[in-house]
Amino acid sequence: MKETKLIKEFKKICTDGYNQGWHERNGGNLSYRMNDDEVNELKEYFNEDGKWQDIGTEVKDLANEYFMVTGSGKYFKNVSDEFEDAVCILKVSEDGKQYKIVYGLVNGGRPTSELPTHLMNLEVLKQRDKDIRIVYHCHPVNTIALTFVLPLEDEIFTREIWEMMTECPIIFPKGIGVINWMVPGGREIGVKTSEIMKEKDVAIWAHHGMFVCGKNFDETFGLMYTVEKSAEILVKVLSMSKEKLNTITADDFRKLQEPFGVTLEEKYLYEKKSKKIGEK
Ligand code: 2HA
Ligand code: ZN
Repeated sequence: MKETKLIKEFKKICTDGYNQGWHERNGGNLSYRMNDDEVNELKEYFNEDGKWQDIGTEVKDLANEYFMVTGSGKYFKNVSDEFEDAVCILKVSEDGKQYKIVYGLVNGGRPTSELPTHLMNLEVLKQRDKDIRIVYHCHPVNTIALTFVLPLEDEIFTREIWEMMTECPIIFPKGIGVINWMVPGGREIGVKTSEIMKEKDVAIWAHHGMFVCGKNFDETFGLMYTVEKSAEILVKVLSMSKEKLNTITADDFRKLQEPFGVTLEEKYLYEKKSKKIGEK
């Protein structure tokens, strides 16, 4: 396989994520909706004779498109060195209900167990903005830790994470969606996640991990890194005190909007009656 820009970047985000400690064992998964040029560049390596298999959901708006996806049970640690074993390119069928592998997973196996979530997310993201092509899932320590102590509400999670670093609301102005613990790997959790991705770039699965989306790999990784870094600050603050003495206020956030060209929803900018972290 020739080392195209896409393959280089796909490998790099896997290695970078692994080096952050976000991908224990086979944790995490990554998908990319390929554009026509990227497909044409690699087409000579495709085998279109594969068997059609059920996705487990329907993604009509992704019909006939090609996706680069990590494999189920594969380790992010190995993606760079064992690309053809750990990753596949798949094509979605005309009716949006099936896929076939056209490249990769040379030693057998299946695409990520979270394929329904990835494809349902990529479908709503394409409808939102056709340039959003990446969905990235990992298991970052601090973000997961917070799901044990903060109320699992979008408003509270977003506000508490935003407060930890001034640039957060500029980087993810639509906030964070949080989902209560659910069984991973199926359609149901995919439906819930794609509801969030209709407008937000960040979804947290309680006691499991995080999903982010993006237009390119730097932006996608940078978003994951930003949320997780803020979560780390919050974990440190919480371990010193259950209350904040000083913080960024709702009015401070409002002042960021004009100079940085972002609109922040008022639901995140509630007036706090409590100094306690996680309380309104
Ligand atoms: O093991 O992260 O959510 C892969 C996963 C499943
Ligand atoms: Zn996971």
